[in-house]
Amino acid sequence: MIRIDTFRGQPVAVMGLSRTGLTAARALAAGGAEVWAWDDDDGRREAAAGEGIALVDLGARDLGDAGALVLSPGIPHLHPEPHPVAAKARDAGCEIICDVDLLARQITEPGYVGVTGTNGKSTTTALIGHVLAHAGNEVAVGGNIGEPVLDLNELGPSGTYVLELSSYQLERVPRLALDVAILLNISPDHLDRHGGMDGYVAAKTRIFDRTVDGGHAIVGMDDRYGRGLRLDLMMRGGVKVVPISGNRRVPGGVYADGTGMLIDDLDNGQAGVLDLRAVDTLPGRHNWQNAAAAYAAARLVGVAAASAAAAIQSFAGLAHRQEVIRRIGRVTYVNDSKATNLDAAAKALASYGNIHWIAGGRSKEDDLSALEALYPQIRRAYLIGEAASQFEAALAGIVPAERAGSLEAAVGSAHAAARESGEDAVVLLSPGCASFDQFTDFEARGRAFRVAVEALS
Ligand code: UMA
Repeated sequence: MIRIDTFRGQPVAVMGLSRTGLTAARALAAGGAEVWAWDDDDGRREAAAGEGIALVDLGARDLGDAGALVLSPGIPHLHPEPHPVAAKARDAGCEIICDVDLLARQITEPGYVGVTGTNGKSTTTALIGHVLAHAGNEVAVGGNIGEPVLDLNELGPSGTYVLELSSYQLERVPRLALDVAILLNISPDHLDRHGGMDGYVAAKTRIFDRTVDGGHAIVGMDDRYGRGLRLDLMMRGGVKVVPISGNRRVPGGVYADGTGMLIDDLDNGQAGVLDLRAVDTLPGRHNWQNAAAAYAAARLVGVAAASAAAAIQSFAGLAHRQEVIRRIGRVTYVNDSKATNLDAAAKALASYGNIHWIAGGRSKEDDLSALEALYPQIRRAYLIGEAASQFEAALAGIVPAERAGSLEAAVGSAHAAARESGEDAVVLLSPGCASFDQFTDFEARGRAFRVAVEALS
């Protein structure tokens, strides 16, 4: 754990006592701050009190004296409506931050690489960590990827923190100073939390306000937001802009060409460094863009080209993200449970042919038309959860589909049909929906898929 002593002797309010809140409360108390911790959930409060964290009902306390309010990322301070404690802090002039800001205040010497984007953040973050570690660098990986940043090791001056940053966290990191900031892509997500698309784009692009003067801004060119932003950043100055792409040539950047060759053009040399088609754990052009981002970031923090390319080849991949679970005969079973929005599902669908697609859950979007161009890849769809009828209506007359009900039943039907087809096929769980109607989270859904696939004979 990293001790935070920048608030020694001062009260600091901590609202939300799950992963980030608990680590923040512990780190602040260890550094001599007076912690006022609270959570709306009785069980969370009891667990915190059980380990000696001091509880203070923040709804009943004047926050004017508090050094800051550390507000967990999942608790809104603006939309759909501010949590009462956040509103109170704002009215009292108390700064609202998150655990990442505490880290940035405390540990300033190591390098910082931040990764955001609607999709691909975790894969890219983990890949950068892998490439830096492979090159012998001291590195710690955390943030939205699941590891609270204050649980990471304290790094020396030559080390690098590689942080996955959500739109929620980016609204609460006024002290963060990134040497390399990466925005992979933007498509609609979390719109309720940001008051619509403009608010979401603004939160994401804040990553470049948190980049040091002379630092690097790596920007994905494969969607219109990234392309527009690159021009804005170049006009604004202060950072060096590095474009990346999974499907087009971007002069001065890093990209995959039409054949999947990763091209390093950082020094305008257009050097082919790696055939990405040979990297099983990074299938599809979206992953090629993730690889381009990771390669560029590694090069910018001093890793040699050959070392970065070799490390990408040995990347093990992440669970629940186009994770190959098993091959039975000519059928491959792929767990992409993390695809909780349509854009992510589209990317997986574009990566394979002859797909037996398991989709559905709790829908986030009304309009499925963005997937239409990919329907020819799908042999049959097996629909689960609340969104089954919405997906059935969208696919009607184009893609054969059945309501499978449960995930287990969907795996059984998809397995039977894929085997019977006699062709190379993929059974793909890439739901395009949240999991909360049938599972506690996308990880539980992915684990259920694995169990069902492993039970197949
Ligand atoms: N709570 C209240 N009042 C409320 C709402 C919540 O007291 O009105 C309390 C809950 O009872 C709970 C706590 O707040 O105790 C939950 O806080 P949290 O949701 O921020 O959970 P953490 O465990 O701290 O997890 C957070 C991130 N969660 C969110 O952004 C929602 C995790 O990202 C992240 O991995 C973790 O910090 C470590 O950095 C998850 C996520 O879903 C994976 N992220 C979104 C995404 O990727 O799309 C942004």
